[in-house]
Amino acid sequence: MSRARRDANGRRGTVLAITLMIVALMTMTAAAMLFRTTAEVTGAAAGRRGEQARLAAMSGIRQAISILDAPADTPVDIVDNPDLFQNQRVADHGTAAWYFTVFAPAAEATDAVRYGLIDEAGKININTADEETLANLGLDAERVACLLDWRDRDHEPRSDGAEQAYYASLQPIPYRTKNGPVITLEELLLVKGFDASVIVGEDANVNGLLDANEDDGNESFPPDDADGQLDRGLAAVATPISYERNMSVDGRPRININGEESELRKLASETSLPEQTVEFIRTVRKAGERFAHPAQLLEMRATVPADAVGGDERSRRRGRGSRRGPENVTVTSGVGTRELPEVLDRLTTRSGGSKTKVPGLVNVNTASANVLAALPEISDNTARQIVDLRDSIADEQKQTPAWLYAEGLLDADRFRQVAPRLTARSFQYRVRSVGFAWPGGQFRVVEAVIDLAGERPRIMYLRDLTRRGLPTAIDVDELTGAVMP
Ligand SMILES: [Ca+2]
Ligand SMILES: [Ca+2]
Ligand SMILES: [Ca+2]
Ligand SMILES: [Ca+2]
Repeated sequence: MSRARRDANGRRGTVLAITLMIVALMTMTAAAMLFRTTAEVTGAAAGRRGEQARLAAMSGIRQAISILDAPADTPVDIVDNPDLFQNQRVADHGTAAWYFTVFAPAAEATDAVRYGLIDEAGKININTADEETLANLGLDAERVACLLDWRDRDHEPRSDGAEQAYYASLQPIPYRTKNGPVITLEELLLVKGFDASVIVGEDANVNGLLDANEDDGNESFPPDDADGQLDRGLAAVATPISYERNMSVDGRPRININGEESELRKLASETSLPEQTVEFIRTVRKAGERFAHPAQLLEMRATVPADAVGGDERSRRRGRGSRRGPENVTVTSGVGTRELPEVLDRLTTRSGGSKTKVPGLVNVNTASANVLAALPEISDNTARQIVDLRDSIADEQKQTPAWLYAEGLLDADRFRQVAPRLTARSFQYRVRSVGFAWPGGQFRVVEAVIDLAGERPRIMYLRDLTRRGLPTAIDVDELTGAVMP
């Protein structure tokens, strides 16, 4: 415009010509103003409708929170529940209605999503997993080393790893290493050796569906192996966020079996563990030993100096199976199938009480076979057995991981080794929700991580995923049916 005016000012001509020019300029100005006004109106409408779509998506997050916050005695299917999570109408403005759908990648299928939440305790925590577990996730040695260097607090690079010296040398933009926990899986893109194919595999648009371009080899982005299967990379098996509070299922502080006498006294007064077990714990402690984890008590035998047993009135009654030698005696814990659930639920070896965060435990009731098999002590075969069997186990039995031992899936030795990595509970859920209008088609996608480990549920993480595109086809027939019954 200003250039057009400058050109006009520099031109010579008759009054008529100038008048015509002015008229022409005025027309242009009007047209331009009209265009600008139209663009602004359209933009405002898109902004408003975009905001409405975002609010509809947030209704899905709110729905998830209220379901997770409901009393435990009213169990609700949060894994795949279209009645609660698919095409839920939240507003009707006459010309358009607003809906949300909460969706997640299906466990097996790659041609449809499920309508439910993503359990973060069902995955391997990349902030706490050890070297072997990370390697079992399919990361090569260099990536494992670089990830460990990225998250550990020191500046000493492992032989295959990378610390600040490497990241400072990057061009064009050097950056700082984290030396702390990873917050999102995408953050791993900053770590040496990691790229999108490691993090999301072949699922370039991260929707859990096998899209055509994700199964055509190198014909189109992303590269894939065209085998009809969707490799979802780390996203399917790993999380940066999972923890629980160190308390029992009913919310009581656990008893620290490495604690002081006042703490050990609670074993008799606050648990229904057999006297033999209580006495065993005291005897081991009196012998100067400490426990690594409560699961260590399973079928445990200990050889202790004779004077550790029978020092006071309680320990004079030695446990069954005790055998007195000249100087040492062997005592047994009396912890078997019946006692194990209470041992796991009520006892701890951590100090700090119930406020302590215990990060990175894997929920044996929800983890996929791939996740379970990534734990060093669990074979592929056992992982498959766990997944096959758990639907037939009563909920009450599944309150602790003890059922893996009770059902004979792990022997006592294996169970003791793997138990410190396991839980039977989940406190963090990832929720992906798309809010959309019909008719109209505006949509927004949001992702939240909801944390249930505190007094009240809270959103610990929230982001917009709209740029990834519409995550799942909206079933319009079903939708119009819902709007106009
Ligand atoms: Ca480091
Ligand atoms: Ca996909
Ligand atoms: Ca491809
Ligand atoms: Ca594939």
